[in-house]
Amino acid sequence: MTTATTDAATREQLLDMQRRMHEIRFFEDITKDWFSRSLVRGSTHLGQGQEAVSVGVTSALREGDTTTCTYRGHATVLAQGAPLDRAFAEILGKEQGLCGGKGGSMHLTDLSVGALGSFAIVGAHLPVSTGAAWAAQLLGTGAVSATFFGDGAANIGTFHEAMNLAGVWKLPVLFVLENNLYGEYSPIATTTANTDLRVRADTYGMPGIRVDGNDVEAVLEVARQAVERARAGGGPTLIEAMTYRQSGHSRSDPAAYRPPGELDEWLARDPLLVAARRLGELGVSEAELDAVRDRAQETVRAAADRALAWDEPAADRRFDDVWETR
Ligand SMILES: Cc1ncc(C[n+]2csc(CCOP(=O)(O)OP(=O)(O)O)c2C)c(N)n1
Ligand SMILES: [Mg+2]
Repeated sequence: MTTATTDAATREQLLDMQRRMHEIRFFEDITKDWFSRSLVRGSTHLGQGQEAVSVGVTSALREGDTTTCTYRGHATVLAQGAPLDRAFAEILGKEQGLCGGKGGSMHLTDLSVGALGSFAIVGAHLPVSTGAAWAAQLLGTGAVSATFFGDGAANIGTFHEAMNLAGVWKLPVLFVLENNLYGEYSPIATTTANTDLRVRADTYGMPGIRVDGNDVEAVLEVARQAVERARAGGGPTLIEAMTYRQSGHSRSDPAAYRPPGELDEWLARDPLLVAARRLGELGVSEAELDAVRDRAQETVRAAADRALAWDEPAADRRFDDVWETR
């Protein structure tokens, strides 16, 4: 491959990742607006600023691979390919929602694209992806499972149990640790003795790689290597992606505990800006970049309008799929 061809391929892929990051950002802008107007059922946890982690990792996956994620999981489920309109409908509690409108923002799930679930119990999903990877190994499908979780979850028992089992059985899992420096309102150093979380991989016999989680290209490259290793039977990898949530923990948190200047430093390294700068270096003009952003905004706005027009769940189906005790 010549350098020119490589550059063209890189540019196309990066443009596509930029489009998807813009769509996710606009999706959450609208979710935030709906929440402030009391249109959202339940709570919502925005991941604005962390989009490059989900988009970079899922870009290394293929059909048949699976993901699991947290209550801050809009980006992962959308990056995995869930439709924007049905994800919006889920957040609005509409019948056409991904889970019939009964799961809401914290539980977006779309099995048809391999998005096995968003989990509100911290750490609960790491064993789910580990199980999916075990199934893939037993059935010989070659599929990989990527599980996305926070720095706080790395102090939960299931993190250690899942990492150990995956290490022993060489399961095809990517443990994607989104280190955004906070667990709820607590800075990482107040809850974690050694804040270099990557080193925990050593204990469980797998590579641990720290990557700039705001650089989508860097995330993609690390994820590609981990996926290749997993598919070849080499076992799991821990990817510690350093990133930052630009808003509070949930919509009721103004994030007043952050030191002055910290947010501004991270805003200057917003994943959309990092990718735009790189695209500029690859010869993409400002006008082309604006067009990508504007098209993404139109796509998301149209999806939101469809979701708003859809129905509430029918009265006689409201108790379907709901836990029942007699
Ligand atoms: C088992 C469990 N313990 C506590 C909580 C309350 N809780 C919700 S989010 C959260 C912080 C998790 O932080 P982190 O894993 O870093 O993820 P982030 O919110 O930063 O994405 C806690 C303690 C919970 N949902 N589940
Ligand atoms: Mg965190």
